[in-house]
Amino acid sequence: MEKMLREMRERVMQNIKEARATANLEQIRVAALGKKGELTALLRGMGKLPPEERPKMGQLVNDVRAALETELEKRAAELAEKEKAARLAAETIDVTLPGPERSAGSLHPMNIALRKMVDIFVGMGYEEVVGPEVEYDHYNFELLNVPKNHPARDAQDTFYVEDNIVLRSQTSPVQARIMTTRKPPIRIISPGRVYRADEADATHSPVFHQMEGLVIDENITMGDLKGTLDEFARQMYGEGIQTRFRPSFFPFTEPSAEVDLTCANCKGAGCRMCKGTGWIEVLGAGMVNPRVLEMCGIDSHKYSGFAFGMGVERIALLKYNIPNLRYLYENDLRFLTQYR
Ligand code: 2NM
Repeated sequence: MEKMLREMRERVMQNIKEARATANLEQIRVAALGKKGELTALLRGMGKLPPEERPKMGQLVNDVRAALETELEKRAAELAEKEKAARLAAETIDVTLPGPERSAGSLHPMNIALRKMVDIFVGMGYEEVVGPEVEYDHYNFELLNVPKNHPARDAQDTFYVEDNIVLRSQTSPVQARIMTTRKPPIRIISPGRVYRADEADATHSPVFHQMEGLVIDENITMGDLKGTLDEFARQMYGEGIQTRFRPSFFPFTEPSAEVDLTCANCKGAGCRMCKGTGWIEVLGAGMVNPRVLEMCGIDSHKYSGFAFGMGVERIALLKYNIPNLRYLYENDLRFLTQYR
């Protein structure tokens, strides 16, 4: 038995020395010193020894246990140190590596177009004004001469919040508010979000943006309107872009016109974009209806005015040759970052 003990001690000592990880060390400890381990088994064999040999053998078993435990602890400390060093080496941060790239932001193409539109009119002496998006029927329809039975007032076309409160369908209520509170001369633009109960498609969205303009003074004529929009077209789309007025009807202007711009794609020669006409419809405009002036408290015999309205999305699509509205709304950075 003594020989078996010594042999076991040497063998386990060797295993401990050769252990490569803390986990192996634990396996070795359980196999040698555990409750079902080798040493326990040897200890059980002591019962077969003559009684006088038992104390000496007991002492020897304890010595072996103590020696192995000491060796296990020593090796465990060594391995823990090694493993820590390896972990630290693996976790080392190279502070000389370049950091993550931070991309510079860019304006949304809509905002680029809108800023340009606002700049052009501010350059001509207009003031930018804003107003509520949730609006009284009174400002959105009544003061603009849109009668009670007009189709634009249908729930099919306009979002109603309450009986007499709507999500504004144009930004003209902002202008109606200004006309009721200021005296001419008035020279304003009102850009902003508007709402129509439209099905979304390539050219329609229930929420979109408009910029409307209004000028009221003595002796304002259709010629002033035409010259103003010609200058806008030139600054927005470039030299050689002109306007063409076609007779139309709006309740709030009389006379009214739909306004085409020279097709910027073919310079008026005719192409697919303008369906061969050389013109693209972009605006609505007209002379402010005298009834609107009077309802807003402006003397229509002393003053006259012109007004116009355009869709900001439409202007942006045309400026950047974008084929579908959804590109503006999807917020795909691969698309948006092309515009600066
Ligand atoms: C348009 C077309 C024509 C317009 C009229 C007014 C107001 F308030 F002065 F009566 N503001 N905007 C107007 C005129 C808007 O949008 C297509």
